[in-house]
Amino acid sequence: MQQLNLFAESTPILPITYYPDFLSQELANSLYQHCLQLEWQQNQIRVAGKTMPVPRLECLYGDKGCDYLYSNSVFLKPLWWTEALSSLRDRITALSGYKFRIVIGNQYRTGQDSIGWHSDTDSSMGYQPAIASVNLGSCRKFQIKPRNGKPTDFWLEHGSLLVMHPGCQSTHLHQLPKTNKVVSTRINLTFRPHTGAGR
Ligand SMILES: O=C(O)CCC(=O)C(=O)O
Repeated sequence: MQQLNLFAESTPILPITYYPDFLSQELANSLYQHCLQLEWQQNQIRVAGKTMPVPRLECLYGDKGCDYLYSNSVFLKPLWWTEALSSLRDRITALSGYKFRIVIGNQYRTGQDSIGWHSDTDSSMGYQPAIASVNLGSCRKFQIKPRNGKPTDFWLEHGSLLVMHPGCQSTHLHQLPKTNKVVSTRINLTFRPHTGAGR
């Protein structure tokens, strides 16, 4: 499997590994169709005292008791793993050695759906979490940067996997910016650890 380790001399040092062909096209296509049927929600977020719709659809699957709260305003309760999601989780664990207890789905319906600069530092994930992100559907630009540095752009392809290693969330920010190009649906699945109640 092709692997891009971003510790190479020619690239900025980034605490991530990108696997462009993690899934075969056939498996990526069937997983994309499966994910379209997941229980997507339009959540509301509070920013600077205002409540507004999150600019994408979201869902949470995972172990019992692993509730997830982010930005102090969006609360997600996990549905139990589907067969396809748990086997994807196990495949990523076999490749990376990291263990995961939840997966958050983001569905970007158009180029206007996005996620702004942030790091995933919610305390429910524990100290220095490893986060693995699977990309399905439309190819979109993903950016990552050191907290006070310049962004590096990646085009995350259908069937690819991006692993953010422990420490990445403390030192770097990432985002999926809006685009005015006409793009079709993209689904992103982020597999994460969780310190919550047991299985
Ligand atoms: O859609 C993506 O690639 C990024 C998702 C993300 O940053 C997140 O879920 O925290």
